[in-house]
Amino acid sequence: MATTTSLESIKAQALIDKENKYGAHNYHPLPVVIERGEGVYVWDVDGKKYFDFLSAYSAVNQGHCHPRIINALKTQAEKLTLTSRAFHNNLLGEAEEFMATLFGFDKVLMMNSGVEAVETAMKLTRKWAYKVKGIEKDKARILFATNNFHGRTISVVSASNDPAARLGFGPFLPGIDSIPYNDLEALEIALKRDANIAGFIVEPIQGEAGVVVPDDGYLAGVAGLCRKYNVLFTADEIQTGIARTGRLLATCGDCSCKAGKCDMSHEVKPDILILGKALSGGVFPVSAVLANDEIMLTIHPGEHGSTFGGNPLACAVAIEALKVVIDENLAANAEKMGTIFREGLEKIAQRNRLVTMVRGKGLLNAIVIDSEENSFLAWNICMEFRDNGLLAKPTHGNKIRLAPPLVINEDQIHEALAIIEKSLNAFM
Ligand code: IF1
Repeated sequence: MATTTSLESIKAQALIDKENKYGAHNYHPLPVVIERGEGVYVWDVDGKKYFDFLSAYSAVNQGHCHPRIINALKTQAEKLTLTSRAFHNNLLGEAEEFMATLFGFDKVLMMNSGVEAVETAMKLTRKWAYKVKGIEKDKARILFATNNFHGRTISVVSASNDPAARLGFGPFLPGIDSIPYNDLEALEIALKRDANIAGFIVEPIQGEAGVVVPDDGYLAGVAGLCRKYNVLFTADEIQTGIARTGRLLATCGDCSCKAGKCDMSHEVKPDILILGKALSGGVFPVSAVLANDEIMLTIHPGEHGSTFGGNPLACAVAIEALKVVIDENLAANAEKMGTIFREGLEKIAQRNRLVTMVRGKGLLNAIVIDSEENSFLAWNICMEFRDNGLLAKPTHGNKIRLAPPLVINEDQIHEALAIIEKSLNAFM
C-alpha cells in the first residue's frame, strides 16, 4: 500500500519507525501519531488538531476522555481494580442490573473485548441448542451472514469469508454456515433445510463491509424467522449499539426507552445481544452479552469466564459511560446530526463525481469512492483529509467510513463537511 510520509514531522516519523521496528506488522495505520483527545478532537505529537471521524471504530461515542467517564475510572482505580471472579466485587451486580434493565434482558455476562463476547454468544448458542432445543451432541450449527465482521479469533474468523482474515489460519471451526446478508429468503431456506441450526449471528448494519444498511424490515424479518424455526437470533451490536445509529441500539424500534429503562417492546428484539466498544466510552475494554434466563442459565460455573471480565473498573466505567449516553441524549443527537451530515454529503456527491454513494444511519456513515477496490484513491483522500484536519480510514479499498463521536454539534458537522469537500476537490 502506498504510504505518503512526506508531511510527517521528524518526531512523528521517529515514533512510527519505532512501531515498525518493535511492533508486529498486523496493521497499516494512517501516518498520524495522536497523543491527546477531547470530545470530537484529537491532537498529534506536533500539536496539530483533527476532527476524529473514526471514533476508534465507534468506541468513543461519548467523545474522547469524557470527564465523567474518566472520573469514574480514576475514582474506582484508587479503590479496587480486580478481584477475579473467584470472589464477588461490590460493583458487578450494580453494572449487571443497570445493563439488564436498560436493555431489557434477564441477565448479563461481562467480558472484555468484542470478539470474546461473540465467542460467548457462540458458546451460549451451542449450549442452548443441546440443553433446550435438544440437538444431538456435537451437531449444532451456527449461521452467519457473508461479508460479516465479528472479530479476529480463530473460531470467529471461521465464520468470515474475507480472505485476508482467514488465509494461513486454518483449520477452521466446524459447524458454521453462511447465507447472504439482507436476504430473508436465503435465511428461511437455510433454516427450513437444517433442523440442527441453533442460531443466526448478524450485524444490524455491516460495518467492515463498508456500512451496509439492510432493507427496512430485514431485522424484524430475521427475528420472526428465528422465532418460527426455534433458532436463536444474536445481534452483534458491538459497532452499531450505544446510540451510534441514532437509537440506543440499532435493533430498537420507536419504543419508549429513549430515556433508558427498556420497556421490552423492541421492534426487533434479539435473543442474544452483544455489546462492546462504546460500552466503556473507549476508556477501557468492556464487552457484554445479554440474554434471558432460558439461554444464559445453560452455562454453569466452570464452563466459561475470564480473569478480567466483570472487573470493578470495567463495571464503574460501563455504568458511567451508559449514563452519559442517556443524560446527554446522544442517540437523538446522532440521529439529528447524522441526517444533516448525510444531506451535506449528498450535496457534495452532486458536485464531485468521485463520490458515487453516500450511505449510513445516525452517525455511522460511509462514502463510496469512484475507484477500484484495490486502488489507492480512497487512501490518498484520507491522507488529504488528514492534512486538512480530519481523520478517517478507508475500508474495503474504496469506501471511507465517517463516524465522529456522537457529541458532535451542527457547526462542527458543517466544518467537517467543508474539509471533506475541499479534500475531495483536490482530486478532481
Ligand atoms: C480491528 C472493522 C470496525 C465489530 C463487530 C465484533 C468486533 C468488531 C461488529 C470485534 C470490531 C473493529 C475491530 C478493528 C476494526 C474494527 C472494524 F473494520 F474491522 F470491521 F469497527 F468496523 N463485532 N471491529 O465491528 O471487537 O474484539 O475488536 O473488540 O482493528 O480489528 P473487538
